[in-house]
Amino acid sequence: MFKKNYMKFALVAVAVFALALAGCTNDVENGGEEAVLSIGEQLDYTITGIDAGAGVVRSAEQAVEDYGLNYTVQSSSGAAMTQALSDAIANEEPIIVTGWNPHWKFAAYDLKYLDDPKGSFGESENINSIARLGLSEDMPEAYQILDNFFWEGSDMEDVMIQVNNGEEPEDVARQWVDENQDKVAVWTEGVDAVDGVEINLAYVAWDSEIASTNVIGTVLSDMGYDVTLTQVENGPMWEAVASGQTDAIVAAWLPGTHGDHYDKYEGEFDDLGPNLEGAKIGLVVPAYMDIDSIEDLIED
Ligand code: PBE
Repeated sequence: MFKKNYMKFALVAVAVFALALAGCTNDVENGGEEAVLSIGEQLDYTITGIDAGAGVVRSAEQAVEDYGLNYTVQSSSGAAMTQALSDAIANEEPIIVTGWNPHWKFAAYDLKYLDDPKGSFGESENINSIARLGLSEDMPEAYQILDNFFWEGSDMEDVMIQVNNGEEPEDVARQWVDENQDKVAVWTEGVDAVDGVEINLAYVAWDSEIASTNVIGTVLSDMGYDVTLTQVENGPMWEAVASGQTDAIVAAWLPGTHGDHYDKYEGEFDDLGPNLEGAKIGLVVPAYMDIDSIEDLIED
């Protein structure tokens, strides 16, 4: 069992977003000839983003610039984005979201990334674990476990899918750890248990990071740590690990997505390398949409 410390709630953002969305439905009244609206017109030139601090939102704004698009990236939250996606799909309406994988949405819906020939979203990403300076001396056992932590995208998605089904992240993590003791044994091999040492992990409420942080938190808890998970925004997460306010994060998307934060604080943290390889970010649309590339959003 570990404590949770929710510092921010996105409920207001969700409500505002839902209202905005309700105003965006596209009624084409016509007396005979059907008006053919472009995708941009149908979407009111809106890309559905997540929290403003997320790297994928910044990259989407970069894409708008790189491709000369007429679109605005609307920030909200990860939860509001997946709700908007699910609503659009239920009505077979167009939608463009800032997406990433690993993510349960690819298992739940038939989706596609838009091609990104200009590379605004970068290439394949790794998710790294980052410790505060001094953790290796202060908590060598936790440091070793965090350094060993490595899993596959499919592992993370297994956790994410169950959380999306409505189970508590902590319960799903407990179950995953119990069912994957072979993997956990590799992360904890040769590491001594401790007796109630306090450790803090910071994370952002992205579905992927809710999964990873709860799983590694459960592993550390099983090794005797008194674990607190602190939910913050992206910028503050990096600031917290660089300043030593948190002990570690397992949510560093590199080299592109969080590259600006990484560069800003380089030398002020200890990079433990990837805990997951082959992650990706980009613009994601339902497969039924008749576009394949970000270039298809360019209008004269
Ligand atoms: N994400 C998930 C984050 C990193 C993890 C892709 C939404 C971001 O864009 O910063």
